[in-house]
Amino acid sequence: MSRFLFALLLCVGLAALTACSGKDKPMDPPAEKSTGRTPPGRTPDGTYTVRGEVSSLPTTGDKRTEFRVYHEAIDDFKDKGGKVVGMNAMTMDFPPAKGVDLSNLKKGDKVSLTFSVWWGGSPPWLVTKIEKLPDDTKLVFGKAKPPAEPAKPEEKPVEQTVPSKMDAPAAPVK
Ligand SMILES: [Cu+2]
Repeated sequence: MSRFLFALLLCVGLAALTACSGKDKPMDPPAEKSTGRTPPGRTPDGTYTVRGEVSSLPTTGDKRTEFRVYHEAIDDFKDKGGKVVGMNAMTMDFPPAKGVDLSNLKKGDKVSLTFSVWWGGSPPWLVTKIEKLPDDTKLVFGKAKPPAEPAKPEEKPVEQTVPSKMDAPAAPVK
């Protein structure tokens, strides 16, 4: 009699355990998809390829952080009006477009990146392609030389400040 009761309890217990184990299986957390943004569905106002050094990488879940790169000058960078104004070397945020993988990058990496600009967009530009460059790549961080502004010679002649004889009153014209 008590034997039978024990077996019954055991049975119920096992059934409960089985049910439990089936239910409590932890759900897989949602996969961390690329945080990249979808580019606006219009032709970019400009697309540029520039080399630079990775300054910082975004921290997952922290929207204040962004992919940031110290980039070389961009001579052909166009402003909102389409005028080539150039962009000096600077550290800048480069939000990645969807599908751009940052996972193999680390701070200090040399990269070549391609980004497109959509003026008025939010953000106004997105990185569409990143290529890693060899670590010994020499980067030059200087001022942009947009073609609109003719390159000046390195050594400018000293400006003459003393009045020359050209400043003397002109001889009366006959
Ligand atoms: Cu910039």
